[in-house]
Amino acid sequence: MGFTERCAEARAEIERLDDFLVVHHYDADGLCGGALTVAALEMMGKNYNRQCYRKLSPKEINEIKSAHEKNIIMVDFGAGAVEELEGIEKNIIIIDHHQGNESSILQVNPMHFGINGSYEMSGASCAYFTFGIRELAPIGIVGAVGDMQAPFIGWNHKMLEEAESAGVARHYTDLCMFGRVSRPLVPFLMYSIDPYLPGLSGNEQNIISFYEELGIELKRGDKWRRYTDLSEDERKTLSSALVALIYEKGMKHHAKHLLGEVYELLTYPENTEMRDASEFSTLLNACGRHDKPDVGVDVLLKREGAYERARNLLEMHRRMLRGGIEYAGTHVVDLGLFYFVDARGVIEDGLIGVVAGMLYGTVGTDKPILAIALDNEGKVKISTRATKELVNKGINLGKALNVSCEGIGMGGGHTIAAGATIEIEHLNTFLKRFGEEIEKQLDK
Ligand SMILES: [Mn+2]
Repeated sequence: MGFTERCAEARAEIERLDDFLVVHHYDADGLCGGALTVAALEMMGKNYNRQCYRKLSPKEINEIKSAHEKNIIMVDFGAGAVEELEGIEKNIIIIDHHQGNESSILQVNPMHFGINGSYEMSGASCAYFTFGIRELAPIGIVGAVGDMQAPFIGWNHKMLEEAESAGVARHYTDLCMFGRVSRPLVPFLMYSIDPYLPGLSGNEQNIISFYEELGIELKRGDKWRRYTDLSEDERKTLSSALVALIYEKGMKHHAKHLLGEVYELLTYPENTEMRDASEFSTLLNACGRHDKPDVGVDVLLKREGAYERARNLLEMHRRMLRGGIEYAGTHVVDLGLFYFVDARGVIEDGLIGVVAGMLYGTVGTDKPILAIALDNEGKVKISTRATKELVNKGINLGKALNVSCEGIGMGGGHTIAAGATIEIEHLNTFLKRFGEEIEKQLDK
């Protein structure tokens, strides 16, 4: 049996049943997977309830167990918890793209069919293929973009092609910074944090002169222009000027964030974050991170009033992020082997990693960055970031954190980005060990 047959099997099972509880993950992909599933259930005329979780610990498993609905659909998680889920006496269908084993539970998972769930199919794209309803493809696209799977290959690309042939989405290569669709030209650059634009981000006067020099008018009549209102030539002028600026400031590793494949969702309103898959996923992440996942799902389902609420959450999110970056930029200290930011009590633990990564717009790229914050249990959350050049020189942050945490906490991750959590009283030991390990790695 292939993946497509498994999708058909799950669809037939769902068609046969009624009274569902849809349980899904809280990140952008999870929200999309959940929204797509309930939209499909509605089209099939099924009764359902929906529940979003951050994780699947025994507490959540118990809640699922005692739910009054007869049938459960798990989306964007569940693959890693099949043993626990097997103990539940209900029909369960798992739609997930994470690693895990086959079991007696009906599971639609690309990983079990030799399809890479990290690169070519997200939880939402998996839900899209499960139901096979083309009008819902835009939701799958947002989920896959939210899971960092753009530019699309393999099955994601197939989903995109189906969406394009149904006239619900289109794609092209363009400047892909946040706000290209939803913001007028000045705030578009003013609030750019990914990438941070030295001399422009946060500086209105500089931005106005920047556009003036490029000969780009900010207004047509009394209407403020957006990036998507610009002519082909103006777009090219602006994107090359931004690439040049980034190179000039020695931040060429940020240039890749400037241009990329963009996905326009034709079933959502123009000139809003919802029109662009990447902006939409940012909007959804803001909802999920600030404990309002239902608002995100409602936006995807076009429920009245949801978009306005999501916009407020996004503005708050970006204010916090900008505040965090400003704080980190002015409080970073050079500890010799790495840069250090102590943001305990100032920056939320959920944002500290993003802030640490963006600090490379401010400090040199010659050493790793380590930033700390407090989590809601009072523990120290550690985030580290490096550059490709540092990794080439031997830096492996995942290993460094793993070694430094031995006996005092949990840590690990990728070579270029990694995280850890430790108790406060071990902070000095940790920092000392981390410095030693970095020195060792650079020595080799
Ligand atoms: Mn996912």
